[in-house]
Amino acid sequence: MGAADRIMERTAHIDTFARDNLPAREHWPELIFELPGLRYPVRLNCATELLDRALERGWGPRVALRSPDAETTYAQLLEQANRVARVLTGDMGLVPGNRVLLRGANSPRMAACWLAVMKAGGIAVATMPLLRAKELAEIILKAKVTHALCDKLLDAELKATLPACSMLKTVAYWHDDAPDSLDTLASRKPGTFTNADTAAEDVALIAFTSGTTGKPKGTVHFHRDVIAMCDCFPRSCLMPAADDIFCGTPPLAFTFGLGGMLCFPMRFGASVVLVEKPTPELILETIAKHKATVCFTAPTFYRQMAQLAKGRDLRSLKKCVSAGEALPDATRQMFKRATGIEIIDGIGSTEMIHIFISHTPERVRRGATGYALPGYRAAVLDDEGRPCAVDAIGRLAVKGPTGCRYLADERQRDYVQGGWNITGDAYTQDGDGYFFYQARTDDMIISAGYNIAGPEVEGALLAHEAVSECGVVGAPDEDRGQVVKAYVVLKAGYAKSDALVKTLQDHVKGAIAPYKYPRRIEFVDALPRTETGKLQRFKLRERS
Ligand code: 3UK
Repeated sequence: MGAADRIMERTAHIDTFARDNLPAREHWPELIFELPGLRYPVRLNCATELLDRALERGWGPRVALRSPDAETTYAQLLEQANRVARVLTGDMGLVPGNRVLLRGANSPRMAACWLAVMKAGGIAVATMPLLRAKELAEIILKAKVTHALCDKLLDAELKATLPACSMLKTVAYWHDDAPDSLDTLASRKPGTFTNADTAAEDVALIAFTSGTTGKPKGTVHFHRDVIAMCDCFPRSCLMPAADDIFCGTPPLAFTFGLGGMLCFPMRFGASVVLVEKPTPELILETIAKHKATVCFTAPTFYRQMAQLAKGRDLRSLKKCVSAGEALPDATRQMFKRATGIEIIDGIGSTEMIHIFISHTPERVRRGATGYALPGYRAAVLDDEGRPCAVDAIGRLAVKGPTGCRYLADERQRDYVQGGWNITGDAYTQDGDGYFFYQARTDDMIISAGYNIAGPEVEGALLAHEAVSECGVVGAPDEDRGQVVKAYVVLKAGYAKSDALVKTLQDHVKGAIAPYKYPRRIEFVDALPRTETGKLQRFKLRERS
């Protein structure tokens, strides 16, 4: 019996549904804990580490959470989370291992509820605020969700799922003063709680992929994974300090946001401004008003922020993290011109929980995502699983302290092969170990026998002054199989015309190999994007 099996034996979970539906051990990725900072005890509750320990370290009076109208200290956050944990285990009958749906925009309340679920030994199933009843029901049924904590403002879609979701028996609402609301129940509870004595490998959360095709996949992460994500990217690239003030856009339901908008600041005694409906404008205002020092968001937001930055007070801002999709070099340079800041790019995934390839601002290499973070190993593999030659395109493979475990899903075999996590991205690696993103493996455009990566063409277009945003896909074509088609949003002050089409095509031909130029260009008002800022290429393909 290996050490890992012994940990599993001593689970604190009474409801073992999540554990029972993990992939078989032989289908897990290889896990690596070589770094001294990544050796964790066998008993670990991530809320104890992030919150109760914060008070032991003397951070109680420090501000943990900020919102437009309030500040919450670590001491207050502990009390709030303890009260909600008491409601969960008392009034709502939660037993360790039960799944708790969380539904709300980023707010101090949502954060306290997430921490409360961890404390009670529940499993958090946080959901994107914009999900509709149909999508919520799929998640509830797949994760067999038994309890829900929900912002009253978002109750309609959740209520609509209830007839089809018989296992979801207990729902409590916040932003609500009814006698049985979460707010009322919590206000009557003492502010103390004894956290569930979870194993490091007890399931802490199930994060659903923002997948664009097929049924959503639930990725299972342990208490240890939450702490490991805090001890990898932040320690080696971001290097935050206790006086940092984080802000940004990703929802807590997206693991990019769970890290950047809650767990990372807490791990370092810093604070985070939680904004319910972030827009590029509002993030700029937030930075000025709260003197934020760190920003987390997606490339498209940085591009829009750069265009709006003039005349704003962004002097407090020190570090900016971009993830979710490739950061075009044109956007990196545009943001640097506007703010003086070298963005930290990083690729992460819901399966890996957070970022595994990134760089410090000093070690940036233009066009590259970065190098494998300490704690992780990454490689570019060919179709047979052998390492590719330097600069040759292949499939990105990664392993480290975290990795993919889908909840009861055949697709585990696609993501995990030979111990590696295969992210589905086409990459190259240079002789110095820097990784260069090409495209999603299934987004490569094949035109007249040439392999063309849409993002490279997008990068070239974005460097033209007229282009605000763009998306490039393969459009079906009788002669060539596919042709490169660009959807372009123009900056204010530019009008669409045939002449501009020609100008943009010539611009691309001058910037990259001419055969990659977009034979078709369509001007559009906006591009289809997910709630997390990802371009929905499949929607563009459907249109073409
Ligand atoms: C793409 C990137 C190039 C890539 C995520 C940071 O995006 C996150 O998780 P998802 O599961 O998507 C994963 C996929 O998104 N991608 C993300 N970042 C980059 N491509 N450069 C990047 N910097 O295709 C990857 O496979 O939604 C990101 C932290 C946590 C996350 N969950």
